[in-house]
Parts: sequence; structure tokens; C-alpha cells
Amino acid sequence: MSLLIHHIGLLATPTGSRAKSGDGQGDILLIEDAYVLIEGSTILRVGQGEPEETADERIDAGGCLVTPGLIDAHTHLVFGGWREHELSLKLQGVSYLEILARGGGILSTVRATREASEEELEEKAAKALDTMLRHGTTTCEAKSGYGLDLETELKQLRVVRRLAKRQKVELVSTFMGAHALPKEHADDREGYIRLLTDEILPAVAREGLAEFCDVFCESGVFTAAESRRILLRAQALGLRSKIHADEIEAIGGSELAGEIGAVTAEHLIAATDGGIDALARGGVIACLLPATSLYLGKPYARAREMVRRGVPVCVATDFNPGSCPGSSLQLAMNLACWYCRLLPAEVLTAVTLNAAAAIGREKEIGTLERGKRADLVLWNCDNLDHLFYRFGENLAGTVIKEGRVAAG
Ligand code: IZC
Ligand code: ZN
Repeated sequence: MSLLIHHIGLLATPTGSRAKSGDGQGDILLIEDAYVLIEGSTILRVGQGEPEETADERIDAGGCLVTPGLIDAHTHLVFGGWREHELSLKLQGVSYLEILARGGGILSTVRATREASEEELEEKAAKALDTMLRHGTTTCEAKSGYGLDLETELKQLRVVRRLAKRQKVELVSTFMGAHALPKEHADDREGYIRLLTDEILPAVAREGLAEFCDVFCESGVFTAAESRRILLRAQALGLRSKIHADEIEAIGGSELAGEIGAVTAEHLIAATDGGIDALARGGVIACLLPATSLYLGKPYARAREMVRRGVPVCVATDFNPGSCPGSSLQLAMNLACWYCRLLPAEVLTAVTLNAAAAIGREKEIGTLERGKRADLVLWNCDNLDHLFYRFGENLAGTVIKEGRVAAG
């Protein structure tokens, strides 16, 4: 089955199959009056005007902007409950880490996730994915980390595996058992780290439930030395590394990411110049989450400095019930412009090709080029600047996933 999408006013896409950094971050391909010819689930050709071949089906894009499908490379997708009771606390000045230290925050979501059935977790996450798809997200990374015991961590990851089969957003799974110390190990850090490295990680690897392992390397959570131990054990079991680094305080997470060849370092709000250089040296992608800065009232990551120092920048939502209870990648894209000072073309690369590389999918998705998967968005606007200039409304029109209309 072939599908032609023609009369595209402007096609905007990064090119290639490697993360882009420096000047390359904003170096995108722009084609006016473009078409995309799709065969099955794959792009056959992208060009200008009309192709010579006929197609089984046609979609007239009516002069709109078309980009690759958005890729959300950082979410905590599967969780029980919400945390609206923290809103008033936060408004009264109680900090995110203080709420966690009092046994709330992540630990309250852990309680709700342990109590929830697999079916409940699955239905809830399926709804979130449906919303994301309608907003242009065609691929999404999903972390565990609200179980913090063998049974519930596996439960979360199995939910992701089932969701991957039953709905349209493509999912990439990350194990994040090192998200907090569970209450039963509050006075036994060593015991919990052993549980992770000796029992839970081997079980995750045995069942093939995750491609990545992530650690919350943060003051009061896991130290850089503990994070190193957990991530190296995960690497030995075949799981590539991600690190929540320098979100609130810089305690060596970026340096560790560079040292152990992590694929990504996440947040980086408090990253130092030395930390940014360590990322550049290690070829680590910076995964920035500006909607979390907005929600926690924190500064924004120094994206311009990262681009200047040669670090590829990715932008994602961080969708989770505590620090980012919203799944709009479009909002994160707006914030990346206004507060991280990235240009529209740079942000486009950040949520497509660099996001694909952040989840190990740069050869398959992230650009509109021959041989890549046909994931794309027809936007309700006709130029790239417009997409970033508007905010608070969903501008995604028709969303195509693997060559089929998935939403809109
Ligand atoms: O549930 O608070 N930062 N982990 C690290 C989170 C935010 C998610 C949460
Ligand atoms: Zn996160």
C-alpha cells in the first residue's frame, strides 16, 4: 500500500542518522511545495512538486507545515494516582526534595503504584498516550521507578510492554529502580542497591523488559558513586545508561555520564561548565526538560552553552505526577525557545533526530528521509516559526504513524 502526502506548504526536517550538535543542531532541510511518498510503513521518497509515480492513497496537505513525528525521549509514563495535594504545599514554599524527604513526592506515587492493578495502570497510561498522539507525539520513552521492589518494577515494565502492542505510540522502555530509596530500605541504602544490582536488574534483563537503565543522581537520593555502581552493573547486563543529572544540585552526575558513556544526561538545570564539557567529551546527549523548570519554579538549563560547547541537545516533557503533570511536548518546545533560547530549527532537531538518538532509534526515526519510518505530523500552520510562536493550543492536525493516519 502506497500513500502520497502532497501539497505540503513547507516540509521541515533534520537529516541523517546521528545526533546533531553545535551548528548542526539548527541545520535542517526545508522544502517548499513538497511531497512525501510512503510505501507501507516506510518513506520511499521526499521531494518537491509532484512525484512521477501514482499512489494507492493521497492526502492533500493543503499547504501546511509537515515535520517528523515528535519523539518524547523522557517520561515517567506508568504511575498510580496523581499528586495534586502537593500543589498547595509547593505554593507555600515547601520544596520538591523536602516533600520527598517527608515521605511524600515520589514515595507517595510508589504507594499508589504498588496498590494499583496492572489493568488500572495500563488503562491510565493508554489514555495519556492517546492524548500525546493527538498532540503529535509518535514515539515515547517510558521509565519505571514507582515500584522500588521486584514485583512492582516488573509490573510497571510489563504494562509498558503490553501498551506497546495495543496502541499506536511506539514505546521505548527504561528501568529506573534507582528513583528513590523505598521506605522499607530507608535505613539500609546498601541493602536496596544490592537488591537493584543482584535481583531486580538481572530479572529485568532476563525478561528483556528494558533497553535503558536510569538513575536519579541527586542530593538526598543517589550519590554519583552509587549511580556509577548501578549503571555499570546495568551495562554489564546489556542496558544502556541514562542519568537524571544536576536537576536540582550538581553532585557529579554530568561528569559520571561522560565517564561511563551514558547515552543521555537528563535535566541538567544546575550543570556547571565542567559538567557540560564532560558531556561533550563523552558524546552524551543533553536531554532538557523545560516544562519541569516551569512547574518547579526553577531556572532553565543553559542550552546555548551546551550547543556552543558541542553537546547535542534533546528536549522532552518529563511527564510525571510530581514535577511535570502534563504531557504536551508542544509546551516544552515553546519553553525551549523562550527560556533556553534555542531557535525553532534547533528545537525541531531536539524533539526529532536528537530525541531519536536519545532512545537509540536514530537509524529508524527522527527525520523525513528515504528508508526511515513514515511518522509525521501535518500541522495547523504553514511555517516553522508559527509552530513555536503560538502556545497553549494544540496545533497538531493529522498525525501519521508508520504510514497510517493515527490521529486527526
Ligand atoms: O515523580 O517526582 N524528578 N523524578 C525525578 C521525578 C522528577 C518524578 C517524580
Ligand atoms: Zn524524569
